Amino acid sequence: MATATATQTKTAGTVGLKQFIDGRWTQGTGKNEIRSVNPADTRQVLAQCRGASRQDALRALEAAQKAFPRWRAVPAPSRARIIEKVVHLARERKEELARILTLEEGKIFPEALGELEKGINLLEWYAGEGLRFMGHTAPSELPKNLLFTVREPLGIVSAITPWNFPWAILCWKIAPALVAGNTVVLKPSSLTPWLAVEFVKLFESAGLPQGALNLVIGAGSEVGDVLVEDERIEAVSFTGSNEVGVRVHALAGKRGVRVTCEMGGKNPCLVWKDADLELALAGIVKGAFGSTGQRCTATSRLILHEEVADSLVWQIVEFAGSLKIGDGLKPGIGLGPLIDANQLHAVLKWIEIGKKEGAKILCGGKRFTAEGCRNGWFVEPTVFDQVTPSMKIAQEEIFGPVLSVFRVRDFEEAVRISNHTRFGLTSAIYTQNLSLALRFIEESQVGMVHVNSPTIGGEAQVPFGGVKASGVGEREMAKEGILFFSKPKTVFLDYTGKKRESNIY
Ligand code: UN1
Repeated sequence: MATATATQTKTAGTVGLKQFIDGRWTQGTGKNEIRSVNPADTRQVLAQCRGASRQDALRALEAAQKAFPRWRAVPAPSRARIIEKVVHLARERKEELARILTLEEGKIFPEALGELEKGINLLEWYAGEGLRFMGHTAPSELPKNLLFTVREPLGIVSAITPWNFPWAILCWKIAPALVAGNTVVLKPSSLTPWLAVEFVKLFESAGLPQGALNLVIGAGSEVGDVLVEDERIEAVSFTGSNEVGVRVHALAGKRGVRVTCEMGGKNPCLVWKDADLELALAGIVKGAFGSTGQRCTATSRLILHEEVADSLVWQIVEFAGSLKIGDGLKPGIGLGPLIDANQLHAVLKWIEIGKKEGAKILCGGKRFTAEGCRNGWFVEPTVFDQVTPSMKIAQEEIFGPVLSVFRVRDFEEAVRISNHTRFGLTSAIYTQNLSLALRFIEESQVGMVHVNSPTIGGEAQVPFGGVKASGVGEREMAKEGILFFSKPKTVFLDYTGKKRESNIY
């Protein structure tokens, strides 16, 4: 088990953070101090602030409410132009922001840069959506009667975001909410508040009016509950764990407001015997160990055709052994730390459970404490073989670099195993056989399916999200993001100028 690491020290370099309410940076009035700590070296307190209280959350809501009439009156293309400015500002500061991301979250710098790029793509997409914030026209049954729809914002919305994509997820929730004319209260994870502050500053610099975007940083459920339960909130967009998501969904559902919850995954990758094995290997290790396995789209179950299983498994193990573990800002590092002690304990606990269940551990399985890594939350990349579908490690989301291997003989069995989980976020198949790929696309019970590419990732212009326990509510990104944050109004415009003889109504 992990032991306590060295004492954390605030230094002159520790950045002081504040809440952003009604266009002003203010001190929180909560009881707790929030600390952003470098997970690669927990002696470093990167940033800190006083947490937000319930009262602060209520003030943020009031600010959003006050700002709403003015913001919705701004034409959608002009709203979007502010996002366009954010795109430019973020591009200029991309490296610096990616560095903060690595320091605060731990993912290696090239991955942080990738996340920055993806977030900027999303901002860019939604800046364009401002010009397409449109309804449609329809032919009427009646002459001289115009039927059309316009889209309107919902009002005040809240966004509750996790630590593992502390930039991209903010982009894909906040940009569509604002472009559609809503005002927003954002609550980022208290583990990654620094990047959230930088994110909000970009909108401030781009000229977003006072109160349109508010930021409350708080740990625990005090602030989050207000952002789900307050009757002024018209929609809640949440990404995070299953337990919290189910609660958010139930609370918001009770009030009958819109809610989207993007939650866990237990994503399978199937490799058929005819696959390009080099390609498959690259996709598996990226999917399983990329972002230290801390992504809902991570590959956590590998279903191999038995003819290729042995050689592929040993190549994966070899790759895992060659991965350099350490501080993600250092060149050559391939695996960063887990986010915190809780996450480390949880991952190590799952590994113990796997061993007890009788899965065979091929590599990893322990905390990594080599020189230079003693003060961080590092874990070895871990591969379990001889996993059976009903084992807990085959069913529950681990959120760490832990891969479970299954061996199969026929395609039906492979599909059955891949669907044998309560989750349904993403899946992948490696094959050269077009009909097998198409059958997998059809039968895989997920929201996103990949052919000859890893289970991870997404692009701004296509919807992102899952089925079963992986998600409820509207999908995110793409057009769907705008649809979630807006509603249609249907207009019947009769220009006959006289009484009709029709009984159609
Ligand atoms: C990705 O795989 O690039 O929390 C995105 C998560 C997801 C985002 C994953 N919401 O891991």
